[in-house]
Amino acid sequence: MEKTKTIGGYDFIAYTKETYEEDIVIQRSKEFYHWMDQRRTVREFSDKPIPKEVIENIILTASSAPSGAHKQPWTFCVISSAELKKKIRGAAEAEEYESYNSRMSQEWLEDLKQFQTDWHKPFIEIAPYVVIVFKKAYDLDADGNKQNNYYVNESVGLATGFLLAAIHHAGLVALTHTPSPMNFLSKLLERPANERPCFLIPIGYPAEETYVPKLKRKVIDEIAVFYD
Ligand code: IYR
Repeated sequence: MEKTKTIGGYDFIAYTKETYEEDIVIQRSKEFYHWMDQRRTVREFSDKPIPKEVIENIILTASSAPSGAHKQPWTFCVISSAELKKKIRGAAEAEEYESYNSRMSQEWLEDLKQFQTDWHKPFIEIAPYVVIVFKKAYDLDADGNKQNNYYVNESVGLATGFLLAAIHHAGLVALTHTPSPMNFLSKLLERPANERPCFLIPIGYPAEETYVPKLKRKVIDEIAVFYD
C-alpha cells in the first residue's frame, strides 16, 4: 500500500528511493558519465525500422522531465509516413538553402565547418522516425480559455535532453536538427496556434559506416566553478 499524507488539502505520496554507499555513488556517477559521453549527434541513419513502442517509451521518458508547475508544456509529433517526411524534408531544405546561402553570417558558417553540414537534409527521409518537439506557449481548457504555462523554453529543453538520453539508452541515435525558421512545421502538421516547433529529431540506427566529427569536450575547470 502506498503511504500517503494530506498536506494543505493536497495528496502527497511517500517517496522512497534506493540510496547507496559513497563508493557506489562515486562509481555510478563515473559510469553514467562515461556512458553518456558516448552519445554523439549522428547525421547518417540506417532505414532499419524501429518498433513504435520504442518511440512511445522514449517520449514517455522525455515527458518525465521536470516542467514549470508540472504543466508538461510539450507535444511530440511522431512522423513515420514517407509522404509526410518527404514534404518536411523539402520544406526544411528550402529554408536551409536560404540560411546557408544568405542568412547565416560568415562567422557562423566558419563555426560549422568542422561538422561539414550543408542545406541537404536526406536524414529526414531515411530515418524511420522523425520526432518534432513543440512547446506549448499556453494551454486551452475544455471551454477554450487560455491556461498559463511557465518556464516553457526551459521545460522543453529539459524534456528534449531526457529524450536524447532515452534514445542513447535504447541503442539508437538522433540528430537535434533546428531548421530555421521552422514555422513551416506548424503548417505541415496542422498544429494549433498555442504550439511552436522547437526541435526536429530524426531517430534510428546509425548507418553501417558512420563518421562523426572528432570533437573535444570541455574539461571540468572550463565548465564549473566550485565555491567551497
Ligand atoms: N540549422 C542548420 C545549421 C546548423 C546550425 C547549428 I548552431 C548547428 O550546430 C548545426 C547546424 C543545419 O541544421 O544544418
